[in-house]
Amino acid sequence: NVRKSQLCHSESNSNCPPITSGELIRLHESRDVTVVLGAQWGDEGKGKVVDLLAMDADIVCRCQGGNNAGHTVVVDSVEYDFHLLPSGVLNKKAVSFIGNGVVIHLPGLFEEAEKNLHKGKGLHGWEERLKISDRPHFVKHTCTLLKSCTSVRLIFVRLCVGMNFDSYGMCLFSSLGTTKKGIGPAYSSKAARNGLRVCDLVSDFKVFEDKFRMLAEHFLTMYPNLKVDIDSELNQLKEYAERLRPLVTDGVYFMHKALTGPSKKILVEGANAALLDIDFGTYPFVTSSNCTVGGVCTGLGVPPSHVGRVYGVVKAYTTRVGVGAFPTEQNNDVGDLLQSKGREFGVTTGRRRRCGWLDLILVRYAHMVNGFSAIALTKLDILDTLPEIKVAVAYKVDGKPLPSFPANMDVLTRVSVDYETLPGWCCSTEAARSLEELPQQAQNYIRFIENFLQVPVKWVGVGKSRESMIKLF
Ligand code: 2SA
Ligand code: GDP
Ligand code: MG
Repeated sequence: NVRKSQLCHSESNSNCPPITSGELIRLHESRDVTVVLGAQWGDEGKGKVVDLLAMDADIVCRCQGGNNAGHTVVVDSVEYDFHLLPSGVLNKKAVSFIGNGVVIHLPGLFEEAEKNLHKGKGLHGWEERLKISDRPHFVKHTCTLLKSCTSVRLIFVRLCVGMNFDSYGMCLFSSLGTTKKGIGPAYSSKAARNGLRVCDLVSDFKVFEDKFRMLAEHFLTMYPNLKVDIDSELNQLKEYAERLRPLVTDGVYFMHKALTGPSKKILVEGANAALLDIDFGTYPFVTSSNCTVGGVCTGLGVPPSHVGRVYGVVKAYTTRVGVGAFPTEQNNDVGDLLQSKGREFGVTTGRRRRCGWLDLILVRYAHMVNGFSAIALTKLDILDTLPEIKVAVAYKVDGKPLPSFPANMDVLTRVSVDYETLPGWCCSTEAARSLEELPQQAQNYIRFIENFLQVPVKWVGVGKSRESMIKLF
């Protein structure tokens, strides 16, 4: 470790013996980040998997998304829901890190921490173990402009409805079924290069104030009906700047030190999921960040060579919140059972989640993009009462099989799904703590998934708690 820190800090290199190439190779091979990603449309149980791995981690990072995410963790029967804070913040020995790829809603951040301090919840001392990169964009200030954009957009929607636009027109202008947390507008502003970042807020406030006023006035000119009390916004931001400053760090340097300094176990918690990815998801019904593995590098400043194991979290069936095509959706008793037994409600918005059979075409596509090392299969217990279980194994359009997951949403809406029907187990799996304790049919279900995807299943979830995650290897 001493040698490693000598290597990383050139100022201390002058008196140390030259490093051998063998040492250099080992240094660069030794430090990999472990990544946990959603493999469907979100809410697969990533929070629980991260919590499990975080018990052993030194640093737990969020690299994308914002407080649209809702990650549930149950510890000692106490339920926590995290939105912006990494789920690993519960580990008092780990540092939680919010990377540059995240968009931060400041009131949301402090409210979330506050909420997890009360009613027997143990988030004490979180401020000492949270680090925030100096490069993330804010949701808050962009919201001023965005509220305006939203109202302009709403006018469009009303016009569209009034003019009886076709479904494509509606889809262009009406709601995408977002969480309404200002995520799209914040990332739009980032891409439009008129955003303000953490580093702006915690530096010279006068400079920040000038930039903020200029930006607000620009938007007031564009949208004269917009109501913004610039002075009161600035006062509030000044207060947040004081609270935020001690948490802020140079994110790239922080990660570099973590990767090359004294040995650290680094875990990355993906938010949202592959099919909500802005590039690879079911566009336009997606979120505005890269929820696939590339987002780890761009959202933290981690070189790709340091990405180690990538765990895909797959729910034993499929859910989706919001609008968009869903080939295996079950608008029937099966869907209702999955929804009610699985308690499928949005953690952020409380929306009822749409439910359907496991779609292996979709998960295989997520694997193509992410290269999963292994899978955490969650919520197997929700299938306990079903006499037979279907799994999507092929898509066809006009009778012709599709080689992969289609990019075009019109095509996805039209696919017919080929299912494999597997026998159910019709008994409770909740008490199982090893593979052997699962009924044979449940073991077959797991092996079927592994065989289809050619990816090993490493964990199987049979309940909400930490203990109900069966480790297979
Ligand atoms: P947004 O708000 O711009 O990111 O919404 C765009 C689409 O992304 C979906 N989305 C989600 N899907 C599943 N879970 C999410 N988090 C919450 C949860 C959702 C909730 O854990 O339950 O509480 O409703 C999440 N966040 C975004 C969203 O539905 C849109 O389809
Ligand atoms: P995330 O967004 O991927 O972190 O998932 P959410 O927290 O939004 O939703 C997953 C829900 O399933 C939460 O209520 C979890 O407590 C719950 N959950 C996770 N794994 C299991 C499991 O194996 N069985 C059961 N019954 N519930 C689970
Ligand atoms: Mg969720």
